[in-house]
Amino acid sequence: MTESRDRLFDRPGPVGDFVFDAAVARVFPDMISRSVPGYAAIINMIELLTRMHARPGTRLYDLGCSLGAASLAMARGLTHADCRIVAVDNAPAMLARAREHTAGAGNIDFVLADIRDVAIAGASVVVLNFTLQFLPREARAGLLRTVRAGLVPGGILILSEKIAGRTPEEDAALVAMHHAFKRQQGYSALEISQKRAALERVLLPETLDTHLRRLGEAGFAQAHPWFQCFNFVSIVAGA
Ligand code: GEK
Repeated sequence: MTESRDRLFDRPGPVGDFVFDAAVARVFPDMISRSVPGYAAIINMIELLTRMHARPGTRLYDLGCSLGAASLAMARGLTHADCRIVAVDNAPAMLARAREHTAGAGNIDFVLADIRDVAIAGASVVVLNFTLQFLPREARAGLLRTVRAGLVPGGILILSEKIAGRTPEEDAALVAMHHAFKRQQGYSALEISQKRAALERVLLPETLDTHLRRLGEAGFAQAHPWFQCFNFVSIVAGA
């Protein structure tokens, strides 16, 4: 399997909406690690949170699994042999690469589906690692209710999202720090602005307050932000 450096947005000119196609799948590990500050730390902590919360005989879900990095972290954190990890993505190119990436992890079942159509039952750990942000806003509450209803007692949802600031000033400050991070990671100003344009109608961030309120409304009694770097946040939510 060949993996490449992400140069998908290094040309000027009009850009279409971002899609998870074969070109993105080929560079995805490089793209996400140079675009999401703290991505590796979050993946590491998914392993730790899995070790804390996975229960024997349950399922673990990776919703919007991409190449399966969070699924592999859950597999590393699992101490129960009778658990299955259900990894879901609706992009065939991403799922094809995920199967290659995770070859050898026999407890992962891949499902090509929209995460809104997946039945969730007997779940001790559910991961939405930078995926909810791609759903239409009106679809988000329904998915969170489905996740909540599918959790066993003591089960958790790990929800990571790119967020919007609470005020235009806060948003501008967070975006400026994120863009400085991308420059530090070797992306040019052109690549940053072209990618931003491609994501504008596709990745729809909301404020942390909106996420926490919606989790409460979906029936999660607890929701704790445990990670934030600039406009990237991860929350652990439980019953
Ligand atoms: C990681 N979690 O490496 N149904 C299924 N999959 C979807 C849907 C949907 N409705 N919408 C988007 N996706 C991964 C990273 S990437 C985040 C997640 C990013 C999928 C989409 O195909 C893509 O693979 C993933 O969600 C989002 O921990 O690229 O910023």
